[in-house]
Amino acid sequence: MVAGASKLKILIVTADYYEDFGERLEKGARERFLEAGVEGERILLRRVPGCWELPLAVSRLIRRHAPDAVAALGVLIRGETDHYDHIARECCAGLMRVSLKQDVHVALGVLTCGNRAQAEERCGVRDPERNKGREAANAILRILHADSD
Ligand code: RBF
Repeated sequence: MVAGASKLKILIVTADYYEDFGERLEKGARERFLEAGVEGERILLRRVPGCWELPLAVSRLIRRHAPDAVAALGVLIRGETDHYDHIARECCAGLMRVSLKQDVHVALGVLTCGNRAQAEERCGVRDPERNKGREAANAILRILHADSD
């Protein structure tokens, strides 16, 4: 439990293009916030189809819900085309722009992976502690002076 955590309002936005990985990241982040003492009903969960959709969705959801911080989660896996590079660049730059413009911390939990094995590794398939959703939550807890593990 963490002093002050119970009244935090947290938004978790997950790109579920890879549904299994998205679920793992979302779960890793949510569980970390619950462990810290954030009330379940103050953790809002939203999904978008892919990482490309994250910046605008996060921007609108910040305006609607005024969270203390946002965890933006998703998985990009390098494929045959150069889409990966375009999506990764715009997604990350877009999230930073939203964060600065709206003055809300947006933790970057967007994984850029060369293959599925890397995605499995970073989503905690083998070791639940190694989950980048959980790491994004830790970053937020530190930034908000709440805690980290
Ligand atoms: N979205 C992801 O979240 N991860 C991906 O690895 C991913 N790869 C894509 C590859 C291609 C060729 C295309 C066209 C889209 C991909 N998307 C991916 C979906 C993208 O983020 C977005 O949802 C769609 O382009 C619709 O706007």
